[in-house]
Amino acid sequence: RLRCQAQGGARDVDGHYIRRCVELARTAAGHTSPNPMVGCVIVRDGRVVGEGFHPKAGQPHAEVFALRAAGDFAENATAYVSLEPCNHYGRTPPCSEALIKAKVKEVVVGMTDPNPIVASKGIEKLRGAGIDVRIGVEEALCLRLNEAYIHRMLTGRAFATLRTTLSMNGIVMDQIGSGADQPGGYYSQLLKEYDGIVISSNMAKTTALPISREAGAKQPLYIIIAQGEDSKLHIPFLHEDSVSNAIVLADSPVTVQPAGVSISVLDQMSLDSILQLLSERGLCSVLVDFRDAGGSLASLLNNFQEDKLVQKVILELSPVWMPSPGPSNLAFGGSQSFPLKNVEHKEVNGTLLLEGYVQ
Ligand code: AOF
Ligand code: ZN
Repeated sequence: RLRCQAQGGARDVDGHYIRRCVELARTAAGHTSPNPMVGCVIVRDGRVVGEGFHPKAGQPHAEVFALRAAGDFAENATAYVSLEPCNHYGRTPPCSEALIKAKVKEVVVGMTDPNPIVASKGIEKLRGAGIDVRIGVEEALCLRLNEAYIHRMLTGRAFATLRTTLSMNGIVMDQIGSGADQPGGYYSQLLKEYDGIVISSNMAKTTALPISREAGAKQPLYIIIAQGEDSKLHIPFLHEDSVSNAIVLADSPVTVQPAGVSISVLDQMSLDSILQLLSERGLCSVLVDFRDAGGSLASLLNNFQEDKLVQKVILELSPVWMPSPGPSNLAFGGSQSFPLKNVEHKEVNGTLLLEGYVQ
């Protein structure tokens, strides 16, 4: 009985520190792509002696910062990491070697790394050096943290979240609820955390491009979809910075005002080819911001469920009544009916938010 209690206790401690790793990792949300968010905590004799997170691709990994902070206290310590330590020479040297060199006694890992150049090799290396490794602590939380990174690694496509706002009478709205669009509001958070936002050319032309209102937030890459356009596209950018942070994906040649926006003419305009192209450009996650049912995004969304192209859906229900634009307003998104999974809801300043997973 005593042994059981001790094991239960050890598991609680492991869970506690992995949850702290996830919290640390999240501080870099929106900045790490194409790399994952990773946090690391080093504990010796029940005391935290070092913490770290991966701030940005190209910079040192979480373990390196935590080991630096721990110094000599890393010897005989337990290292907690939300993702398996890497074992390759990439932009930075392997974390497995750094942990071995620092003489840690144990390593507790949230989840293995789906990156084929790492995939369990980091764990094998640590075990080979006599380090005790426990795997899969708070695994669901760690999987959720890096759902976009994992999806891109496994499919070669960016993780896509479809977002839309409905009025109380079920009309797709071109605005987001004002309460949601504030610093600390859910929409500003989304823009901060997603690598890109996919919008129709119609929306780009008629409404100011959305920006994250969080202090110091990086803005997303704007991906503007132009289909069957006149050859000229004029976009009223709110921020000068946004011009260099926007790309137009068109099905026929266009010129864009103001100049400086990159334009790609796609042979085949489909959500699949767009998400592949964005993954190749290093984006892990995109928000498909659906605001006009008649616009260029509607046709892209046919069969998204059958083709497993949209992973998540966020619906904002705004407490307003809209004049009816006609019966076709909601006609997008294919022919299948399916329930969403792991549905959550919350209220933000009088606006109801529902989100769920497609697969
Ligand atoms: C870790 N800790 O904090 C991160 C890891 O180009 P590099 O050298 O930064 O390598 C990127 C890969 O390393 C990335 O795809 C993922 O497999 C792993 N990321 N690993 O041990 C970290 N960010
Ligand atoms: Zn590493």
